[in-house]
Amino acid sequence: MPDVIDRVEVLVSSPSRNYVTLRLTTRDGVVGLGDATVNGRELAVASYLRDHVGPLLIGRDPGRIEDTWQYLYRGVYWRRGPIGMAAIGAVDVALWDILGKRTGQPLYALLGGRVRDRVATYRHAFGWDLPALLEQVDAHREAGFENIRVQAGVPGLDVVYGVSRDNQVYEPAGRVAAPAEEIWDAEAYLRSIPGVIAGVRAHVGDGVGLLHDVHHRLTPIQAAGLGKALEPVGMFWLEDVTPAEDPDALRLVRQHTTTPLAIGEVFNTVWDCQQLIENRLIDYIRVAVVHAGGISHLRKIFALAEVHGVQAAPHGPSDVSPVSLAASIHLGMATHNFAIQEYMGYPDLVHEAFPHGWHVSGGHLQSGDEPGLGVTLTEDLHRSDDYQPAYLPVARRRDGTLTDW
Ligand code: KDG
Ligand code: MG
Repeated sequence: MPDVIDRVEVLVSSPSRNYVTLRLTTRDGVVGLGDATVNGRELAVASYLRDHVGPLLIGRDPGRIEDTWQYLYRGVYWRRGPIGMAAIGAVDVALWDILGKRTGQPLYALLGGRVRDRVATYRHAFGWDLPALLEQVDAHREAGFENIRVQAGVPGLDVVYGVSRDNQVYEPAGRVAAPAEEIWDAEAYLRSIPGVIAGVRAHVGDGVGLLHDVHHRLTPIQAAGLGKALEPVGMFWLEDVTPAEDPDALRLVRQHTTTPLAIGEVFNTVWDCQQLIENRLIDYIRVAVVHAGGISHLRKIFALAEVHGVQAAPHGPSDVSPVSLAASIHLGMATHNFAIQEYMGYPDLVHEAFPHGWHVSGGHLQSGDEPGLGVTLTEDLHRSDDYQPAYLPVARRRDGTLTDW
């Protein structure tokens, strides 16, 4: 008798930060894990999975991965969006994990086998001012990392995305009853950031990949100016320069600068990035396994990107759990146009909560060779009582107008 999905569990937990994890168990006892975390909206996706998707999975053949994807996508009149696509993504990743365990193969082997020995990565460095930033840049370089995202404070602002003032851990989601409100001043930022990044380049010399995340905050012409100003620095990429829902904004930026552009961490399907990829308006597509429909859908996005000379570079902050990161690293091992995987790192308790075979080695990521994803759960670190609502901040301009955070 073919094996069937027998048990669906949705674990909302908080091993120091919130995660939503899907665990599927088959009648033969094979377990698959998926990540469904949507930072700041965890309970919405948990309910979508528990109340609407879970009951439909019971009794299904876990080997019919593509059919299940299509059933959950096309079988719902109300398609797309981060909640539905994170739920589909979690199911998809859990089914791939089950397939790996049933066949005794690491996921990368099922995805076509290794095309490289290791997956390139980048780490985050931040500092309120240049000396503080350089300390973190140096620490990452000493640890062997060759690509570094650099974020800095802005004179006149109290809080800036990607930077903690005391140079300790940066985590944007606060465990607060309502989002914190930050002031954003694009002009002040544009006056200071090119000099800071040029200062980093002068310090590190050539040969280190420098990345910077604008976090969707500029107008197209401001973004074009920043790209131009950074050309002498030779950036690895400039990320999310304008709000992601407007592909034509990137066309304008592209007309003015040769600085490589990356975008896509908030995209949920191939249709969100089709125009950007087909028109070659970006260099790197940043979709995450968790938010864009899982491994099956990311493969299609990356295949479209390959045809158009765009490279894959998935999102990997701490709100993408070690389960999704595992899936992404396996994709990186098996996907030809996979350029780099973001690795922000996790608090120690997160590593303990999700013991994983993937690891950092010599400044790169390795998937490990365990069957499936190679991730397990430490049961007592996934207690629902630990969950506390958390919100990402919102941003306002100096005159009080709400703007993109
Ligand atoms: O939850 C929001 C984070 O995922 C986002 O702010 C991180 O932009 C980000 C990045 O590039 O890691
Ligand atoms: Mg980003």
